[in-house]
Amino acid sequence: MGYENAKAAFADWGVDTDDAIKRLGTVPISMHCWQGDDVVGFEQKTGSSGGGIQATGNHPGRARNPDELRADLEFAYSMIPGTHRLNLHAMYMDTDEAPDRDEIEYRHFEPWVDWAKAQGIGLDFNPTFFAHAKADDNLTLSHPDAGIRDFWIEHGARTREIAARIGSELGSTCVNNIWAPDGYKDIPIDRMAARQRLEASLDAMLAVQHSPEMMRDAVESKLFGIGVEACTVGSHEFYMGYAIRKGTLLCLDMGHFHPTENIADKLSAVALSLPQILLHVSRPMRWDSDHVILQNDDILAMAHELVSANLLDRTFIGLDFFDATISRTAAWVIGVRNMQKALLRALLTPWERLRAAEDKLDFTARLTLTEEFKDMPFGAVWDEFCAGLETPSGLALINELEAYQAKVASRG
Ligand code: RNT
Ligand code: ZN
Repeated sequence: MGYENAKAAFADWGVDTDDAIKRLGTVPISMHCWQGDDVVGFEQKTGSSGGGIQATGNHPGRARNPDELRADLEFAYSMIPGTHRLNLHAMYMDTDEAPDRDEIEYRHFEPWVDWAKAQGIGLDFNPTFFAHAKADDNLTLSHPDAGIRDFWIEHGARTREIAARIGSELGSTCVNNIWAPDGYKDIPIDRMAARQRLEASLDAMLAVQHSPEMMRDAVESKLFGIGVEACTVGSHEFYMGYAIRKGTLLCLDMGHFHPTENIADKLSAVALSLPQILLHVSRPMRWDSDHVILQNDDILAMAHELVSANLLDRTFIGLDFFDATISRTAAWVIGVRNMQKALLRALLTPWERLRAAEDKLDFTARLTLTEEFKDMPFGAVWDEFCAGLETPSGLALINELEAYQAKVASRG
């Protein structure tokens, strides 16, 4: 169906497709750099990725250095409609020096900022509390050894300073997200002591105030990870309380809860207590497996809540998955586009009609409306959105993705 016909079909339901297209074009998605190289990073030293977040697979084409990663990113962005962001981890420094994590400075990341300026995109940032000898026990900010805690506090404090500088250089707020793997494989004796140590370390790390225009802190909880099955120190309750008390963002990663929990349901609940939220949109398959996101019910429900609860303006949308069994650039492109497609569906929803049915307790009408609406020509509106931003879709997209993968497949 052509766009004009689709537009008329949506208009029958009281939905303006042009408005939806316009709004979708203003929503940036923060694309995670770590899908491009299987969460390895560019530090001089080698080591396992650690923290229970190893990518699986050995598809050819992994980016081995910052230049390759940037080339892959540029290609991926050219296949995604709109202007987006890059989410960088501290382990992705671009420098000939070999600073340890407690020695990193802005200059070690400057090439990324220069590149972001040239691309016209914003950057987000993360301290890296894994893939390091001092994190081998899966204890960092909550380690019983004060020396190890101080090392990681210094790392975190430096990332905040770097994030603030990045934000001011680019004129775009940089979200600095804190995720630490801390936990215990088997049942701990003193959970409280570990949580008190984590809290004190976070307080020390966040002691310096940075302009909220330049950078914002986020904290990310987790239910469990490989190697920390019995207890994760930074659990959901821990970080939710912390974020509310300290005024940081709360990061909700869709893989970090019990597999049957509805993460979308949490948005309106936490938004009553928190001014801003960060999302790590992911697809957990039976556990925190970080599969590439699909246009499935979970993602559609997230988008539904973001639009229905009017949270788009106070939610930072980041992606977090890593699959090394497929083309890494295709993974990025498909993942970001799926997030956008889910948002488009939500923006094209006849909210007033649905709310009216719900408020009248007419659940039959609500069900009939949502199910009939599923057959609307969303694809035609998506194609119009892509065409307007000169981005391919359908077979043209597939050809481009295949051609790029063929180009990078010879990387060793
Ligand atoms: C790990 C967290 C965290 C990481 C990235 C690399 O379980 O989800 O967000 O995936 O920081
Ligand atoms: Zn995450």
